Amino acid sequence: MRLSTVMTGIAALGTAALAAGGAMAQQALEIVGQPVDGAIGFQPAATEGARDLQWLDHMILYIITAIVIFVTALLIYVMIRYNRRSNPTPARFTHNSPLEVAWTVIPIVILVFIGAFSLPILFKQQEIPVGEVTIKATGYQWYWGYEYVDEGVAFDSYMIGSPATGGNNMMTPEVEAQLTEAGYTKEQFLLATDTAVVVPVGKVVVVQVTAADVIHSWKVPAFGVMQDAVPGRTAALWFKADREGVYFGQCSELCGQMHAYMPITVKVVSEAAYAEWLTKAKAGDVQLSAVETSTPVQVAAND
Ligand SMILES: [Cu+2]
Repeated sequence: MRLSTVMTGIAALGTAALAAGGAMAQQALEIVGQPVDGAIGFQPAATEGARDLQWLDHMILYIITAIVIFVTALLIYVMIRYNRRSNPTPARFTHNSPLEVAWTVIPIVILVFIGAFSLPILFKQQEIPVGEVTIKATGYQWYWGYEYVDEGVAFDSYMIGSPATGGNNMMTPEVEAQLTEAGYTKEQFLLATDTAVVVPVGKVVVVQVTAADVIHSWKVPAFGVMQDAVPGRTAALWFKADREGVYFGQCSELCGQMHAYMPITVKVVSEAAYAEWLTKAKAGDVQLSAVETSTPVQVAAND
């Protein structure tokens, strides 16, 4: 039996328990973006854009590694072969045209090769499609404000444990209780927010990013998106999440004293759960309730 099947089964069992269990429900959603012991590399990609970026990074890493090995080997060879002892009378030539042509042309070829792959990925990122959900994200010192521009839904999003939620940016028993209440664990402190951006899975989401005071930056690594939020300007980013889950990001432009305490929480849920949430949000309740997040999810497969 494949691991994914087992995990789906576990998730389904969990769901049944959670339907009765209340606030813990969003634990049924995969959590992406919190620190993992011993982990190395990127967060698991949840969009095509993130997969493209990670692929490009790995591809360029091979090229860089080959160049570093080549240059290091050359240096070592020259140090041994042409030092004063083994080569007492140095050559006196100043030019070598074939060599100079080669070390100009080969790097050009390498750069054009990299560009042929990186530019299409850059264009795909920067050509913003028509959004099926459009959200305006405004950076404030120190929290994010969100507006679902076509839906008339707007709310602010503070880190759980920040002064705005009655904390002092430190882990205390009260903060832990608030985290538990909101369906998070202690490990998600500094990442979990009191309200989350809720979006449907598999839909094009366009985020219009701006700021009200200083420059901030809206970044969710698993989506491969990051956009500076500049006061007086609106820039856009887009993503289409292909897995349900709770995704964490952070403000990524140093914006003052509490820069480290304005994280981003995005919950990607089923279309039905999103519709249900939207109806409630329009009535003023923007919290994603237990029932809405309790749909079984496919947990990342190890195959
Ligand atoms: Cu900021």
